[in-house]
Amino acid sequence: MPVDFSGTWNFVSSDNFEGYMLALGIDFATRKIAKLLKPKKVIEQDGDSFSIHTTSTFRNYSVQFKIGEEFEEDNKGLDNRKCKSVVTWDGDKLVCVQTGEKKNRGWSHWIEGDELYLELRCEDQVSQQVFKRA
Ligand code: ECB
Repeated sequence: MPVDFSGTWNFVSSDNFEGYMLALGIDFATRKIAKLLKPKKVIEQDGDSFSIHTTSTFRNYSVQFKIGEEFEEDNKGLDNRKCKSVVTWDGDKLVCVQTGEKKNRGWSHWIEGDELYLELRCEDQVSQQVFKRA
């Protein structure tokens, strides 16, 4: 049985989100607002199908995918770039590779106890976010 990411996850902390946003070319004003946010994640996992909804007081972002199936991702409300994304399992980690204009772009999710981790990568920047099961 693979890990079950399903559930509601509340923001706990983040690390180097500023560096990640700078790598994505996010403007100053947006970065100032974005780094104060405490987003919530709602994840639905049904076999190999996932939906991840990230919500905040400023912007919301949703994505749906199946493991191993490449999809067109439109990062609307984030950096607004499009990319081709694919999510695979690396053991109990979910690993997304986002191929497009930005090198080395992607993210990983894993669970430790009742905490959900998210590592966001872009170019030479790595940001980590931690969430706790609601
Ligand atoms: C949606 C809440 C955050 C809104 C931040 C608004 C502006 C900042 C612009 C760009 C920063 C890039 C990403 C924001 C970080 C997190 C949002 C979701 C990141 C993501 O891809 O999550 C994955 C894995 O959970 C599913 O989409």
